Amino acid sequence: MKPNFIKIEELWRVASNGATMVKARRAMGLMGGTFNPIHYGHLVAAEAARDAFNLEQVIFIPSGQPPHKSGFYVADPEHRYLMTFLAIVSNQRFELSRVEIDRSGPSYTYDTVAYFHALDPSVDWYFITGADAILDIVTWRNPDSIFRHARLIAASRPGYSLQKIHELERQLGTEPLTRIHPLEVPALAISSSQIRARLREGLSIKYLVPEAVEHYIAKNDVYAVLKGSTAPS
Ligand code: DND
Repeated sequence: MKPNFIKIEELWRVASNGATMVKARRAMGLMGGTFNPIHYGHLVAAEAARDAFNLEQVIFIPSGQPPHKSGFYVADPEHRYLMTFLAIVSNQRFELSRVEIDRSGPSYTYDTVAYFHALDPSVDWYFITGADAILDIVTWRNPDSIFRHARLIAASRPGYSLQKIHELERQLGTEPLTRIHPLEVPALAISSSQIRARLREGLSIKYLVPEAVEHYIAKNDVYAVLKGSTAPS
């Protein structure tokens, strides 16, 4: 006799007229970033990933202590968190997490994806990155653990080639590579470093970041320290 149960956390099968409809597992996106500051390139990549992979929600996760950023100015985590909040608040499918802000020590991605996986192992978790970030993943702490707990979406980004992803196979092996999903997104040649450089030079950042973020930066002088400085921005 066939077992009379369905593993509902994996899929639901509904028989109708001999055909089988399969409802896929729930899928959620994780958009990690320094967001120093958040800009339209981040938002477009997250929304394109949400659409393409049918993600219920995308959770934005500003780094508390970015593990790899050194040699340039990183704004206070609370400022980056609030700017991220202002940028995403109008999108019902975007959420915000303090998990990395509230965790002490460097904000390693493997800790974060393990945290979300443990919250709900039945969900397919997709960690969204740009092409530049994914090509660096072998330098991240504990990449094997990241691939165990999540799939990765690699969004195209002007200046970086998604074709290079296959070169990661040598370092990562074949199996992890099947868990990286390249995604063409509308090209926006915007970067946080370019925005900080413009702020340092007193140039406009209008239309590069959401208006509320632009106003927050001005009102709180978030990048005041850069003005007139010759240090890398
Ligand atoms: P970024 O500093 O590049 O963030 O960090 C991205 C994520 O990687 C964060 O969650 C980090 O914690 C994690 N990371 C990095 C290094 C080491 C480790 C972890 C580790 O665990 O050892 P940004 O704010 O600069 O950018 C956020 C994302 O948005 C990135 O993936 C970036 O590639 C992407 N992006 C764009 N994508 C498309 N078009 C644009 C983009 N600008 C940024 N214009």
